[in-house]
Amino acid sequence: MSNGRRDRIAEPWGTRTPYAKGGQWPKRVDMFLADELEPENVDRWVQSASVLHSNGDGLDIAVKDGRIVGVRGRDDDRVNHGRLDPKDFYGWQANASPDRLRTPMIRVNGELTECDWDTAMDQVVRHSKRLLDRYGPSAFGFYTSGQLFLEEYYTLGVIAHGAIGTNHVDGNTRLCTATAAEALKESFGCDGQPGSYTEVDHADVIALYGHNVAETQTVLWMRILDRLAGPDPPAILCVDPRRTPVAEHATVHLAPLPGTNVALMNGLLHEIVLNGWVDTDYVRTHAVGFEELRKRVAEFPPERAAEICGVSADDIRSAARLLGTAERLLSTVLQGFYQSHQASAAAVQVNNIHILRGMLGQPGCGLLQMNGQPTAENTRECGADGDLAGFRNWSNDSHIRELADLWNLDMMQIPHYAPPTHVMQMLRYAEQGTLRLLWVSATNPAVSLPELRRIRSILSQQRLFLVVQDIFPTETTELADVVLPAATWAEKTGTFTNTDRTVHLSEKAVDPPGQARPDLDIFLDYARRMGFRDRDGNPLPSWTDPESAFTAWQRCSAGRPCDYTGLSYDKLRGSRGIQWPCNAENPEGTERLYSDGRFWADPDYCEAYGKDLITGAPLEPTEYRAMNPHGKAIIKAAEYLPPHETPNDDYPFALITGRTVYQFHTRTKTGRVPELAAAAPEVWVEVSEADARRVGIQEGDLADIETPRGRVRAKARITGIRTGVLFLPFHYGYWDTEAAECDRAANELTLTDWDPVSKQPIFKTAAARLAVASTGAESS
Ligand SMILES: Nc1nc2c(c(=O)[nH]1)N[C@H]1C(S)=C(S)[C@@H](COP(=O)(O)OP(=O)(O)OC[C@H]3O[C@@H](n4cnc5c(=O)[nH]c(N)nc54)[C@H](O)[C@@H]3O)O[C@H]1N2
Ligand SMILES: Nc1nc2c(c(=O)[nH]1)N[C@H]1C(S)=C(S)[C@@H](COP(=O)(O)OP(=O)(O)OC[C@H]3O[C@@H](n4cnc5c(=O)[nH]c(N)nc54)[C@H](O)[C@@H]3O)O[C@H]1N2
Ligand SMILES: [Mo]
Repeated sequence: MSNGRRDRIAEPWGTRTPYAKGGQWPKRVDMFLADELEPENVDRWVQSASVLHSNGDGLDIAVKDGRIVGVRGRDDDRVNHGRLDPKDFYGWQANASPDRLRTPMIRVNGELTECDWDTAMDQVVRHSKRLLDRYGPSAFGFYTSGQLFLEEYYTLGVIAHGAIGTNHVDGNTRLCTATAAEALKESFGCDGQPGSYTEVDHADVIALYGHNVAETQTVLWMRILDRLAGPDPPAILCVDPRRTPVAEHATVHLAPLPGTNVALMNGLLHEIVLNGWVDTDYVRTHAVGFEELRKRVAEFPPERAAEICGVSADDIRSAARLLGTAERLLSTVLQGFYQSHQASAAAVQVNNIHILRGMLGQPGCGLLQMNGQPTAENTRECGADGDLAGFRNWSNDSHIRELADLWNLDMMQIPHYAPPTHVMQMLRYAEQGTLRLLWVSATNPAVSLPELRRIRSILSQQRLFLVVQDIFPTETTELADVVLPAATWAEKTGTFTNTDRTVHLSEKAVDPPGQARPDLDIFLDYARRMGFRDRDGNPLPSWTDPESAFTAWQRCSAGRPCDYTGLSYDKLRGSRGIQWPCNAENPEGTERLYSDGRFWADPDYCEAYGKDLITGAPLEPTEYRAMNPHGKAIIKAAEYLPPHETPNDDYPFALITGRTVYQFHTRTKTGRVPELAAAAPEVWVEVSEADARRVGIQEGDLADIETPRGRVRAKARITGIRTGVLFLPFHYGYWDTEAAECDRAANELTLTDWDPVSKQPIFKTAAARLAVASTGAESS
């Protein structure tokens, strides 16, 4: 059963434990302890879950002498059955890194200077009060994360939307899952993953759209690999321009040109409709909008889609046959759709396949519009990004009134003149000078946002007061006016929810370093010092610690789709992970949504009235009511439009960016872990054999990749990527390099552009050129 201490760098997915369709996924307990320790020498095991991706793997943290000494997968957790991702296996070591932020800092004569909490917070509060007096709430912007805890997001949301009353609140979830949320709202009227990971146990076809699950949710991939190794393996459809590990296991691999997903989806839907693979009873009873889709996809015979996407028409037909004849279809979607051109329009077409086939809410028939970050679901449901708490609808006054009642505020105090401002627009306001205080928590925008030269210039402006709350010095803390040192995972208690709605409790295992404090304490301290009050003069927020924040959130979630009222810290302690909604009707949680063909799409209940998939223009409440009076699923068609920046004579390649299995984001954690840092120490560029030959590049040569925004130097890797496409990992910033070296952050090259519907920036479609900088022999 135990996979013990195998080298998880060489074997990211560990050993196989095959199982059959409909069977139980066997347990396999992964464990890593430092210093050759034996489990019996560990003082305490503290319950938690993984934080370096969205899979939500249950794990225990090993503590000895007040230090973290390792981790062990929880064998009874519903998500991972004991397994761990390689990043989680080794990543906890970053917590004890010698360069953790331990002391607050303020800028004195241009230099960040250590100080105490009173001095730092006084400065933030003095500045805030001045801005509030002079310019009002809209001078404030909050930019948070998908990596804090539920309690922290709810608190931040109440402070920002309620106590201050600014609409400028977003998370790095905008870069990550804005399109997942949007696609669910467009098709089902509300956020919330219909499916469950257990669909893997039952599916006969698994389709992965722009989702390199093998490297980005390794434990889910282990589950798929174990099905593939057992009897009755599922067929795999992979849609990705690269030959990823998923593609290597695919029955059909479609490698479309970046930015052409909508054309491909329309081609697939064309075949599904033409061959009569539609469950017409289901569609008639449970959905609206089919006629428009039928007309739209009739324009996309496989030959036309094939030409646009640069794939073979026969492969489109084979893929459509898999989808159309599947008895139990599981689909997952991630950044190859969300960060590409026409993101929402493409993601919605995957939902359409499930609605047309009536494959929702049954074992093996599931849909996961994936999350990326460990706690992104909570940012959305708690309203710390572009959403309002409890999936409430900003353009439904009765929903705003509910929030006003919960927070005991006047309804007009909560901005609802427009959806919350998305981060790219917040930056534009900062550029123009109307947004004057930006509070960044648990994200590193100086590496992760597009077109970095512009981002750096905005964040370093004199007139913008920049507060950065992090656990390490980063490219963003460098630019801050005030730096607040935070405690992190294992050093604080809180809950979080993974992609398939599983809620875990993560308990404090050790003390934070130096003066670092939990993010929750920092937000609450700010509120107290600002003297925020509700209508009756009581402190707002009224809670004081994680558990009381959780209780407040439960009240806010009551009766909404993400209902937490049946949960408690006690119930989560020792649990296998519990899926929301969890309430009086579903005391043990809910495995699948929409099993009864009823949706959260009723006009009075839904989270959003939807948008035009091409322009992003929001529908009026009356339009929505007319279109979907009975709250059915919504089938939405979309025309294909070419990407805004396409390869041309000067920039002949399509540039995409993404991830490797060994690194997490801007590497603030994984870059500080010896095993992971060594496994992928430097930036590289992936290029096809034909392109490498044409440009005269060999494996290991240094190459220059250039777009109109900048130039990056990277080592060439010749791979199975489709010809005409280049891939750069986006993990590599500058905190661990010398200033004089060449640029290496992928986002030096990306463009300022976003999906008009979800406002998610486009990180996966740009035009680039490629040249040899020096040959491997010179550079080594
Ligand atoms: N190891 C590791 N795991 C992680 C993370 C990490 O940093 N490292 N981050 C977590 C987070 S926050 C996220 S959001 C997820 C992201 O997880 P994924 O979405 O799986 O990862 P990416 O590498 O960003 O993109 C997936 C694939 O999209 C493909 N692609 C690019 N352009 C297109 C296109 O136009 N069409 C199609 N069909 N495909 C395209 C790329 O070739 C790539 O293989 O991973 C999570 N897990
Ligand atoms: N070109 C390109 N760009 C991309 C992407 C891409 O595929 N290509 N992907 C996008 C996606 S999907 C994502 S999610 C973003 C990720 O982008 P970021 O959010 O910028 O990435 P991270 O490096 O995870 O930054 C998190 C920061 O929070 C800090 N931190 C960690 N834990 C805590 C905590 O408990 N409290 C506090 N206060 N701080 C903490 C970390 O040290 C780190 O500095 O990047 C996006 N940018
Ligand atoms: Mo993400």
